[in-house]
Amino acid sequence: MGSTRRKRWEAFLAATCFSSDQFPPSRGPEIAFAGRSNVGKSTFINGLIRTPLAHVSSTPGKTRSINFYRVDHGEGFCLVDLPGFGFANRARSERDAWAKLIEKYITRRESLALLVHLVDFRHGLLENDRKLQEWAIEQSVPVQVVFTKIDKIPRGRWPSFLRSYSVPQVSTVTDPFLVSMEKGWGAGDFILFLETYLKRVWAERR
Ligand SMILES: Nc1nc2c(ncn2[C@@H]2O[C@H](COP(=O)(O)OP(=O)(O)OP(=O)(O)O)[C@@H](O)[C@H]2O)c(=O)[nH]1
Ligand SMILES: [Mg+2]
Repeated sequence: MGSTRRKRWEAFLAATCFSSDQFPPSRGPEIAFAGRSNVGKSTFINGLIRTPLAHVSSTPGKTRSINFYRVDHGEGFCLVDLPGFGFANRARSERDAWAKLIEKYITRRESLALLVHLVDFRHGLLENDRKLQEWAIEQSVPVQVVFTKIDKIPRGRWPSFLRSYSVPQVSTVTDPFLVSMEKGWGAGDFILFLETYLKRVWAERR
């Protein structure tokens, strides 16, 4: 897993949205990060931009808005931090509002070029992960699965965990990435994948 790489992506917070009417005008392709609360979405984004712009917390339910981080690299793109789902310790009305906001973003946002689906390696895909995958497949949004917190599983057990999750129903552009932001593992490989992916998207949109 490579970790050395080129110049840092320059990023800034472009918008914070609590409802779909606050979504900013589209400026280039968007790479959105979705997954259950606490899987490490915000941590992963901070690792990619190597700047702690996104708020991180050990308490699930930290990110409550959709946050757009504009990156000035190549022809430009956005990293989009979505609120987590499946967090039980909040009022049902609040959870429903989040689910609706995420669903609206995924099903209506034309600039969404890739949905990065983060899954805690210890837990695998749970029921609402399946729902997320269904939304994306219905809208023909490409999904890339990333397993997080792999440092929590002994290395020797990674292959058997991976095998148990590689069921045919899992939608992913390429094989799932295994990452640990705690240890700095896997981010470099993911960045190489994303740069190649973006070049194709930019070329198609020209
Ligand atoms: N051990 C370990 N901990 C991690 C890793 N990535 C994130 N964490 C920790 O997991 C907790 C949650 O991280 P966040 O990035 O806030 O998770 P999130 O998915 O954005 O959570 P919500 O915004 O609540 O949906 C924090 O305490 C992080 O430090 C990792 O790779 N390994
Ligand atoms: Mg978050």
